[in-house]
Amino acid sequence: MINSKRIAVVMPAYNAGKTLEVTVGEVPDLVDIRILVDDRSSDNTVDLARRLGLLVFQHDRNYGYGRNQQTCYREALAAGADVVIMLHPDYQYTPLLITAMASMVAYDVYDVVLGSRIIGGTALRGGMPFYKYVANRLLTAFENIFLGVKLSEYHTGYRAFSRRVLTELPLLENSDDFVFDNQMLAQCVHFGFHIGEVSCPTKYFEEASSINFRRSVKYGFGVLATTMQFALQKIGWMHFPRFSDQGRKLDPAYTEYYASRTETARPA
Ligand SMILES: Nc1nc2c(ncn2[C@@H]2O[C@H](COP(=O)(O)OP(=O)(O)OP(=O)(O)O)[C@@H](O)[C@H]2O)c(=O)[nH]1
Ligand SMILES: [Mg+2]
Repeated sequence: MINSKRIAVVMPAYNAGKTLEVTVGEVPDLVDIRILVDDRSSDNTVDLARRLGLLVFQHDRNYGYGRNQQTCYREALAAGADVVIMLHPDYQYTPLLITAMASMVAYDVYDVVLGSRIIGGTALRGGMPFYKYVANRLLTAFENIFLGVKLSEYHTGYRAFSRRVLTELPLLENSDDFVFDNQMLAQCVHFGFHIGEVSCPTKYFEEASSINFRRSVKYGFGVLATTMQFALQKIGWMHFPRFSDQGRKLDPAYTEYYASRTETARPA
């Protein structure tokens, strides 16, 4: 708990067996709810997660990183979380920043907090591939212009959200794939939520999962498309469910289902 708010950590996992234990071992004690959603890994992620005492949910097949996050957030809301931090179980982001990020949300300073690898200034030294670094900087500059905010990066996978953000954004209108992350930030800006940043060390290493060149290119084009949609919606030329009050949201009534569900979850 921080400021009487219940803190949840959610881990979207896919073949995270090699790095899960060290990641969970560094999650601070003040975290009240620890959730892992497994996207049909082929390794021992689920068994290990149960052994580590996490609340475990498993998709019936591989749906992708975006859909995994939808399930993560829905389960965290159902479990009564007030602040939710997404932490990758591949140990690329240090869990030791959870307290700082969660408290910025728990004290209502920001609605959303990002762990930025760019502010720290060590992205390349930390092993971020050069092409990913250049793409990150260019896409970030492009997005800052069109979204009208000033962030150091939109591509970090380390994020904290208030409960209100998760219930009010039409998250079910987003992609099942990696571009979900970017669509969600564009939604945060569109719906007027305040985004803060903390600096976060960059770590790329052998056992960490890392999206390949082809999927990174796909992600990059997805970012451009998301930004254009945001801009077109803003000037009123086009309307997208993703940026509409009527867009589909995570269902708070899911709490009733939660009471009767087993540990094997349906995807959101
Ligand atoms: N649900 C789901 N999760 C995935 C999938 N691929 C990766 N993940 C998880 O999503 C997280 C991020 O994946 P990465 O491949 O590391 O992507 P990234 O961190 O955005 O990009 P990098 O900078 O390349 O590391 C990891 O913790 C994975 O466990 C997938 O196909 N489905
Ligand atoms: Mg990664």
